[in-house]
Parts: sequence; C-alpha cells; structure tokens
Amino acid sequence: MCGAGGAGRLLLLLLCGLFQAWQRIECLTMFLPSADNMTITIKRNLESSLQAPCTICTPKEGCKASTLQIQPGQNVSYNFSCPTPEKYFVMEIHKSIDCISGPCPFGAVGLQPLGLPRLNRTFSWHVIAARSVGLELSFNPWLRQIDPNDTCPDSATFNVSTCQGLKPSNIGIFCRNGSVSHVKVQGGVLVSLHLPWNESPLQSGFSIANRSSIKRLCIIKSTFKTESSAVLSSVNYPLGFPEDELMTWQFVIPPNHRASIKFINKTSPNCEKKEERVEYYLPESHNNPEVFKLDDLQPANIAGNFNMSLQSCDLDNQDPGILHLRFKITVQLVPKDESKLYFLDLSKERGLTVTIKRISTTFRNFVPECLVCKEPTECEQEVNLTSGRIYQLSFLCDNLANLMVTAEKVIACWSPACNIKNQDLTMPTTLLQLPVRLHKFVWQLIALDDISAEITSGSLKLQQRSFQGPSCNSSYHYDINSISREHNFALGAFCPGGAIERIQMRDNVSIVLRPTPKANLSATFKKHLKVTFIPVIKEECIFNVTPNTSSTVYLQTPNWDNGLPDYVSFSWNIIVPPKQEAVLAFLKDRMDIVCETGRAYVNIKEQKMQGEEIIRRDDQLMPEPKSFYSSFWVNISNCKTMANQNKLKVQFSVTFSPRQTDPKTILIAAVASGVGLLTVVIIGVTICCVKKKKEENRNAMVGVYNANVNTQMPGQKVVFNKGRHKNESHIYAVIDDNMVYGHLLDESSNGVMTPAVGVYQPFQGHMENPPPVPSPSFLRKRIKEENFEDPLSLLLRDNELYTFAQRKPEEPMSSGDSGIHLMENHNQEDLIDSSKD
Ligand SMILES: *[C@@H]1O[C@H](CO)[C@@H](O)[C@H](O)[C@H]1NC(C)=O
Ligand SMILES: *[C@@H]1O[C@H](CO)[C@@H](O)[C@H](O)[C@H]1NC(C)=O
Ligand SMILES: *[C@@H]1O[C@H](CO)[C@@H](O)[C@H](O)[C@H]1NC(C)=O
Ligand SMILES: *[C@@H]1O[C@H](CO)[C@@H](O)[C@H](O)[C@H]1NC(C)=O
Ligand SMILES: *[C@@H]1O[C@H](CO)[C@@H](O)[C@H](O)[C@H]1NC(C)=O
Ligand SMILES: *[C@@H]1O[C@H](CO)[C@@H](O)[C@H](O)[C@H]1NC(C)=O
Ligand SMILES: *[C@@H]1O[C@H](CO)[C@@H](O)[C@H](O)[C@H]1NC(C)=O
Ligand SMILES: *[C@@H]1O[C@H](CO)[C@@H](O)[C@H](O)[C@H]1NC(C)=O
Ligand SMILES: *[C@@H]1O[C@H](CO)[C@@H](O)[C@H](O)[C@H]1NC(C)=O
Ligand SMILES: *[C@@H]1O[C@H](CO)[C@@H](O)[C@H](O)[C@H]1NC(C)=O
Ligand SMILES: *[C@@H]1O[C@H](CO)[C@@H](O)[C@H](O)[C@H]1NC(C)=O
Ligand SMILES: *[C@H]1O[C@@H](CO)[C@H](O)[C@@H](O)[C@@H]1NC(C)=O
Repeated sequence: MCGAGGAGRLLLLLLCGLFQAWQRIECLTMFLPSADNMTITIKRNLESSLQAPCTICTPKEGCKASTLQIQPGQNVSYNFSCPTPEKYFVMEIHKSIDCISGPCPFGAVGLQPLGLPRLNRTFSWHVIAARSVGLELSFNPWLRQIDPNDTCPDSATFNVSTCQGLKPSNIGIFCRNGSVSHVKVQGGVLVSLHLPWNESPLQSGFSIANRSSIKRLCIIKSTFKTESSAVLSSVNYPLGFPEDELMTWQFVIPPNHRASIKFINKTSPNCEKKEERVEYYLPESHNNPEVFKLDDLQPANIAGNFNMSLQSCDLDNQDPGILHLRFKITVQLVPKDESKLYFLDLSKERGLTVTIKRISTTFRNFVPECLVCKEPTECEQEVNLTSGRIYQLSFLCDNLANLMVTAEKVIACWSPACNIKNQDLTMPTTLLQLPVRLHKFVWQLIALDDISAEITSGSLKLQQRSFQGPSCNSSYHYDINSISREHNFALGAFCPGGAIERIQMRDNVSIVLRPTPKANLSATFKKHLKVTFIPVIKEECIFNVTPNTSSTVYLQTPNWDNGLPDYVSFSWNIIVPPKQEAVLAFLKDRMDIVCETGRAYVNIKEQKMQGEEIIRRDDQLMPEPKSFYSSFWVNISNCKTMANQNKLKVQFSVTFSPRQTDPKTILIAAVASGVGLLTVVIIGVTICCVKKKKEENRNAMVGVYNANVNTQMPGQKVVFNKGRHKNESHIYAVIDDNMVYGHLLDESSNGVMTPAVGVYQPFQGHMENPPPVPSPSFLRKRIKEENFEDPLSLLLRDNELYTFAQRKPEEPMSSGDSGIHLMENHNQEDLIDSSKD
C-alpha cells in the first residue's frame, strides 16, 4: 500500500493523567497504523538543541527526551514541558509509497495524520516506482522555483527530487505562487513540503498520476496565463546537472503573448563525448528541434507553446567541470504595433554603426522585456547595426520610450587623396523614422596628422550656446570636441541659427548631435553642416563668424565647464562689417584666477595700421566696453593656474549696429583705392586657439596673433593683401549689405581667387579655399589613434601625391594686418614681469 489513504481516524488524542509526581502533564497520544508506512520524528531544531528550556515528556521516561520517533504501528503518549514547543521543536512526517509491490494510490495527496502538534513540520513522500514508469505531479496552486538558499515569503516550501540513479537529483525548490503546474519524473520521486507551525492545511496541494515513460530525467511544465516571468534552473542547480542526462521544460503561452528566453547563469562542463546543448521545439519553425549552444543568443518573441531541453554530455573523468543553467522566461502581451516592420536602410552608408538599446528598467513586479528584433525570433536588448545592409526591425517592447538609438559615423581621411569635400553631415532618413528616440548621433572626423577638418555651416550658421545671450531654442544642438592623444577639449555646444559660419580644427573632431527629448527630428533636422578635409592648420581651431547686422554675438572661451586648459591661447578675429560699429564688452571686470607659472593676458588689437592695442594681465582690470569701426582681434592666453583655484573663463559680447558716417567720403575713398569689391566679403570672427608649446612656458607667451594665419576669408588672400597693402582698410564702408554677405567663397572658378600657395594636387577641390598655411617646420608629428583603419586608405597611402601648401618667401605675409607679430613685444614685457616677480 502506498497511498495517502485516511490515517486521521487512527490518531487518538487522550489525557494520560499524572506521570510525574509533582507535575500534572496532560498527554497527547499519537498512533500510526502500520499500513500507512509513516514515520514521525519530533526533534529539537538545531539552534535550540543545546540549552533548550523545553523537553518532551513521556510516561515512561518523564520530561527528558529531546527527540521522539514514532514508527508505523506504534501508539505513543507524549507532551511538552513548556507551553510553546513550536519555538524549539520541529517535526518530520515521512511516508513511503511503494508502487512496485502494490498498486499506487494515485490522486490528491492529503496531509495526514490529523491533529499533529503545532510545530514546524516537513512532510515528505517517497514514491518508489519502476524505472520505466512515469509519474506526474500536478500542483495547485502552481509553483515558483527559487534558489536553494532562498526562502518563500509564506515559509511553505516544496522540494522535489527524483530518485533515478544512485543518489537523488534535486529538481528544485519551489514556493506556492508561480507558473510551474506540473513536474514529470520517472522511476520514483521524493517530494517534501515544509509548513510553518501555524498553518495546518488539509491538502498538500499536489496530486500524483502515473504516466508512460517520459524518457528523460524530468519535465517541468510552466503554464502562463498573463504577462509574467519565471526563473527556472537545471536539476541540481547550482551544482552540476547529471552526466549524459536530458531534461525538458514545456511552456504554455496564452494567445496574443510572446515569450523570450534569457540565460542568467550558465557553466559548461568538460565533455568527453557529445556536447552539451539546448534544443527548442518552436511554433512555426521548420527546423525543429532548433539546437543552440549555451553561449548563443536564445530565442525571443516566441508566439505559442514551445519546449526547451537541456542535454548534457559524457563528462571527462579527470576534470568534469559542471553544467548548470539558470534562465528567465518572460511572457508579455504582444505590443500594439508588434507586427509592424521598420526598415532601416544603411546600405548606402559607410562607417556608420547604429545601436538600439534599452535605457533603464524601472522596478515593477513584472518587468516586460524590451527587445529589438533583427529577425522574427532574434531579439536582443541591445543591437548594433552596421552600414552596408537594410535591416527589417521589429520591437518586442511594451513601451518604446524605454529604447533609445545612438549612432556613430566615422568619416575618415587616411590620405590627402581622400577627396572628402563639402560632405554633408546627414543622418539616414529611415533612422529618423524609427519609432525609437534618437539619443545622439556622433560624427567622428578622423584624419592623418597632416590633414585637418573644416566644418562649414552654410545657410543656418551656428550659435555658441552661452550663459549670456539667447538660449538655443532649436530641437537639437551639436557638441563639438577636439580630440587628440595629447589633450581633448570641448569647444562648446552649438545650435543652428547664429553667426558662426565655419570651424576649422587641427586635430580629430567629434560632432555630437543631441536632440531635445521631444524633438521630432524627421521634421526639424536640416542638414546644414558640411565637412571638408584640408591641409593641416597650425592652430587648434579657427572659427569664422559672420554676424548679422544689428545683432549681438555672445562668445565665451571653449571648455567652459572646466575652464581653459593651462598654457593655451585663443584668438577671436572679429571683423566688423562695413557701415557697422562693433561694441566689445566683457562680462566680468576681472579674470579671477591665480597664476602659478606665467601670466594670463587679454589682448585686443585693431586690424589696421597704427591700430589701437589694449593689453590686460590677470592682475589687472578687464577692458571697459569699447567701440570698434574696423576689424579687431581679441586674444586670451592662459597661464598655468594654481591647482584647486578658479580656472580661466571669459565671456564677452560684440554688439553690431549701423554706424553713423558720411557715405560720400567713404565712397570716394573706396573708389580711390581701386580695390576689387570682393574683399569685402570678409565679415567674420575668427577664433584661433593656439596651444602653447611647453618650452615656451617660461616666457608665458601671450598675444599670439596668429602670425601666419590669414585674417581674411580663405580664398581672398591675393586680393585682400593687395588691399591691405594699400592701407585702405576702410574701403569696406562702401559696400552694400548684399555684398557684405556675398557667398563668393564658394565660387572657386573665379580667377581672382587663386591662392598664393604651392602645389597641392590631391586637394584639388580645395585650392580656392586654402586654410591658413603653416610652415612645414611647424607641422609637428602628431600621434593619432589608428583604430579606424580604412582598407581603402591603405591603397592610397602609398600613393601620396601632394606637397604642402607653402607661402612664397617673397610674399609679405605679416606686413599687412592679416598677421601681426606681437610675440616679441609681449615676450619682452613678460620678461620684465618675471623679473619683478
Ligand atoms: C514501507 O516503507 C518501506 C521503506 O521505507 C518499504 O520498504 C516498504 O515497502 C513500504 N511498505 C509499503 C506498504 O508501502
Ligand atoms: C493508544 O494508547 C492509549 C493509552 O495509552 C489507548 O487509550 C488507546 O486506545 C490506544 N490506541 C490504539 C489504537 O491502540
Ligand atoms: C519555524 O519556522 C519559522 C519560519 O517559518 C522559523 O522562524 C522558526 O525558527 C521555526 N521554528 C523552529 C523551532 O525551527
Ligand atoms: C547557498 O548557501 C551555501 C552555504 O550557505 C553556499 O555555499 C552556496 O554558495 C549558496 N548558493 C548560492 C547559489 O547562493
Ligand atoms: C531537498 O531534498 C533533497 C532530497 O531529500 C535534499 O537532499 C535537499 O537537501 C533538500 N533541499 C532543501 C533545500 O531542503
Ligand atoms: C501569491 O500571489 C498572490 C497574488 O499574486 C498574492 O496575493 C499572494 O500573497 C501570493 N502568495 C504567496 C505565498 O506568495
Ligand atoms: C496507471 O496505473 C493504472 C493502475 O494503477 C494502470 O492501469 C495504468 O495502466 C497505469 N498507466 C500508465 C500509463 O502506466
Ligand atoms: C548567477 O548570476 C548572478 C547574476 O547574473 C550572480 O549574481 C550569481 O552569483 C550567479 N550565481 C551563480 C551560482 O553563478
Ligand atoms: C516538444 O514539442 C514538440 C513539438 O510540439 C513535441 O513533438 C515534443 O514531444 C515535445 N517534447 C516534450 C518533451 O514535451
Ligand atoms: C555594440 O557596440 C558597442 C560598442 O562597440 C559595444 O560596447 C557593445 O557591446 C555592442 N553590443 C552588442 C550587443 O554587440
Ligand atoms: C527661436 O528663436 C528665434 C529667435 O531667437 C526665433 O526667430 C524662432 O522663431 C525661435 N524658434 C522657435 C522654434 O521657438
Ligand atoms: C500538553 O497537551 C496540550 C493539549 O492537550 C495541553 O494543552 C498542554 O497543557 C499540555 N502540556 C502540559 C505541560 O501539560
């Protein structure tokens, strides 16, 4: 007999009167019929076994015993010497059910005997069956598997083991709330149920049925009715799964839901023969069983019931290792537009990587997966999509706001022949049409050491975001950074709709487009930045700004958040349009820094002969607001500031307004000058940032007015210099406003614009647009990261055709206003300063 058949009637509860002279102990009696094949053990729990103030009293032995065992057929009277035995004693009720020697009493398993003392108790049922007999345990309520070390919130815990093999294998520890509806085993099972002392249910919550052979170690069936998830683990987890065994999980998925499998913990054994693997039978798959390695990405977006099996191998006896697996299955409602496919066309892109990933998980009881699917069941939390193909994306995600897109495009120029000229900084339209928010789009401009990058902003021009002045109200802005191995710095944030028309940067550049959170870029993004690779420039960067008439331009030193790096010098070439007056005003009246080495200077110089010059040192007041009627330089050069002190940060504004002058006079002057009107297009501000070389630190070089740098717009050199030589700087005044903002720069064919530079073949398209040309000796060998190797460039690298643009020696490069040597003066002054210090 191996049933759970009614034993309760046989338990008798009696009073047994006095069995100790001085103490009246009421006795409990327990009788276990032998037919039930049940053993009860009452014992002290481990913690209270030493100094327990409570004992078990029996008529024979008095109150001494710490354990009491009742065998089948015994009738025992006992009681406890204290009123709260549940604090000290636990009880085990073990029942053997032999299905080999007799018929099995299948059905619901009751919790007999009735009337047990109120102690924590563990019922265990040992079902012994023939090896080929399948046994199915059905649970109600369904169970949730937990880690062996975890406890259940209500302290009611199931422990299911299979007796196949030499020693029991633990199928799992379960709590009473979950998705596991059935456990099928073969050849016997050991089930235990731990209950707390204050709970006395009548039913165990499971029933046993016989089944035909399951031909494997066990089957765990999980049934899902709503959105939910479950964590399940292999037999014996976290110890090793038995050798050469097979176990299966069956999953019942409700309609309109999708399931995803994700492995949480896994280890692979050392196999002598065969290979460990997982096999799936997936709905609508034509390749069943689909075999996966443990390290593979597991299927997701599964619509319908499926099963998954874990197969172990023959282990290497010397060093078996262990196979274990813990995984999560998430079942979620099909998102509303689940069936929708989104095409991301990267087929015509180069160097572009798009990443779509989950932002963050907010804690909830059930956290739905938020996956991106590249194929129907190939879904991941994070996907990288590279250029060269068209992707069909779908999203298994309840809230697409939990996903974000980032993209990075590398525009590399590994050879002067790369011929990247006025390349638009665009984004694939299909990227902007994805239902997922674009977090940022990065363009990396990477080039050889002797190549620099130029960013032009045609129609909209850029505004530097500063703390003064208007805020950027566009739906996106650009963060521009200069990147080299020696130093990185942020030029700042720039948004469309300003005055900066062009930025040239010597080192590698990253341009990061950042949309505002609610931006609809597919509607608002206008490509307006263009990239050209140019021969290397001497400066860190050059900004060209074309102000609008009657406007105020707000500027601030780069790297604003952290302040200027030590020993750098930045210049702003502010060119005042004709008929305009510019008022330069600094926000603060002091630099507010303490120099450790060298001095910091602000230097303002009009760009005309005998132009006025204003120099202020870090210990002096900043210049008062001042009007200018011609172009001028502002130069800010930093010392090495004291550690942990303020860093140099300077903000200033230039306000342009119509100038009150007599047009006739100027007209005459202009005619007399006989200079081409073209020269007047140079309305701009040039910011040059020159990093001082270390060796120069001692003299704290200041006022580097870009001795070799053109102040005029590139391409205008010849004409401009001619004009300057004649000292007719005020000719600007006659020019129409239309002309002032003329776009003559782009007219490369104009013969007037032939630059006075040497041969520069590969950059043919750029001849009309040469940057300020550094002397070859200045071209330091920069070490650049080469991790964006472009195979094409390797071919070209051996094939360099160009020579450096170089000024003709006879050309008076510094005699005009365009390049002013101030260094000598300043060095002298600095020497005086140093000697005072
Ligand atoms: C009772 O249990 C023992 C082992 O615990 C087993 O050998 C025996 O067959 C069982 N008897 C019945 C009737 O189940
Ligand atoms: C068990 O023992 C008690 C007395 O100790 C007795 O009253 C009772 O009838 C016995 N029960 C059975 C089933 O033998
Ligand atoms: C009984 O179980 C509870 C948890 O359910 C535990 O806190 C208590 O220590 C246990 N009592 C004994 C005597 O083991
Ligand atoms: C469970 O606890 C035991 C002993 O406390 C420890 O050795 C084992 O690593 C734990 N297992 C897990 C999975 O935490
Ligand atoms: C579960 O039962 C098995 C077999 O009886 C036993 O070895 C194991 O220690 C039990 N695990 C827990 C956590 O009770
Ligand atoms: C089981 O889940 C239900 C609802 O989810 C909850 O009310 C109940 O407290 C849970 N019981 C246990 C033992 O976790
Ligand atoms: C289940 O057990 C019953 C009787 O105990 C037997 O008639 C039946 O054939 C068994 N079924 C299987 C699948 O073993
Ligand atoms: C299982 O993975 C979790 C996190 O993934 C880790 O914290 C835990 O230690 C792992 N457990 C084992 C037994 O490897
Ligand atoms: C797994 O599913 C396949 C297809 O539905 C079925 O043929 C097979 O019997 C299942 N295996 C298990 C162990 O459930
Ligand atoms: C995607 O690419 C990034 C950067 O290369 C990498 O850190 C990440 O691990 C990749 N993710 C996947 C899922 O391959
Ligand atoms: C942004 O500001 C400019 C002026 O600063 C204004 O002309 C433009 O309409 C504004 N755009 C939006 C979208 O508010
Ligand atoms: C043990 O039995 C229970 C149930 O009959 C009584 O309530 C207890 O008082 C008794 N314990 C002692 C110490 O007599």
